[in-house]
Amino acid sequence: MTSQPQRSPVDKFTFGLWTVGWQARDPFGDATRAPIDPVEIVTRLAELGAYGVTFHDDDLIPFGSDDKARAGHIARFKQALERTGMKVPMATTNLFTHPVFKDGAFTSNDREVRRFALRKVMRNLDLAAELGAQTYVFWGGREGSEYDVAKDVRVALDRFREGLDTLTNYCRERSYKIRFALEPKPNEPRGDILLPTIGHALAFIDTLEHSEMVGLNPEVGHEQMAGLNFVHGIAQALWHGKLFHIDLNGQRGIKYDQDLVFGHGDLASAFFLVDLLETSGYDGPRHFDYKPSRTEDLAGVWASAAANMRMYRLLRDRAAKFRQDPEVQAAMKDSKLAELGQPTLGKGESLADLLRDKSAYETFDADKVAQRGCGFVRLNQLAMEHLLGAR
Ligand code: DIG
Ligand code: MN
Ligand code: MN
Repeated sequence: MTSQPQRSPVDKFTFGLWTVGWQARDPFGDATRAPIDPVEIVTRLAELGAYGVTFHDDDLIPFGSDDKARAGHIARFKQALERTGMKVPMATTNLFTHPVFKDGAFTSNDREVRRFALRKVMRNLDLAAELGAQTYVFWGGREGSEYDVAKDVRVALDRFREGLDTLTNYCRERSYKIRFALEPKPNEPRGDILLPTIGHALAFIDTLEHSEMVGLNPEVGHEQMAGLNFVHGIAQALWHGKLFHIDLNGQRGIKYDQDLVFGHGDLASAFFLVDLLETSGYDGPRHFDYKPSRTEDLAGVWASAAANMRMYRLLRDRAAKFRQDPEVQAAMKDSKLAELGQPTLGKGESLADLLRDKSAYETFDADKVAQRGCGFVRLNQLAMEHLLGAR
């Protein structure tokens, strides 16, 4: 066994086995690439400087493998992790590929499917705990419907909650140090997916038996598919203390889920996202859940993996320079960014005090104050110039 190479990746960049391993089969075309052995993926990503890998059960252990074959796949994977020093911070379950999940997993109308899904997750939670994963993602890609008549969402949410409560209790009984992260997506592959956005998921999490164990794994392109601002969504997830993990990629507007390289979609949004992640204290993995475009050969696959990490590092460096720029700091002051952090009521100010303050209403000159310019365009121009490397 070769000794563990001296690797100390400075960044917690992680990739799903399913990302670089995507054979580029899409609804309109066959695979353009051969499968890649998970051991090769671990090895190549380690060489590229990644910190770790993540996986669905079926990415590592083909669906239907017997116990002997399963043990063999796991043993090879563990050896590759040991040899490369790669970590496994997150795992998840494939509850969407096999036809049995065609009407969902936790919310399938078919109770037998729901019970099978719970057992499939439990089995992979055991493996996730064994591999030291801290986060377990639930992307309910098949939880949803094409026809409103086919799914009473109120009842489906009962089953979704029952499933997650069952699984948080499963982890608690075994003292697994694992937190759950729900991954919202508005549609695709279902016509409409349950818990479609960060907002829906946050409200749902609050109803769970052990809501403290459950947070979010938002994906850039998924919120943007719904026409929402991903930076706002992440800010609210952070505000709730629920950003447990994140899926970074690129999306170019409201269309099918493109899973582009991070930053290859809305670049300005990616710049402000990195600025937020780096200044918010989020210390979780920077996980790339993307697909090497179907046009790429194997060399292109590895180049695309490297591109994700390079894009993040470039954006991080430019966002840091943006914040260090004295002209930007002055512009932020002019735009009163710090004043937003000042409570609207004074310390200990009562309602009676506010009602007595004539400057807040009786003598307030709304027309005069309305004349004040906010200076946001100048501030954004400075940000764009830093993004473009022009400052
Ligand atoms: C798709 O965005 C989903 C699945 O790939 C997986 O379940 C999850 C993990 O990040 N993302
Ligand atoms: Mn996606
Ligand atoms: Mn994802």
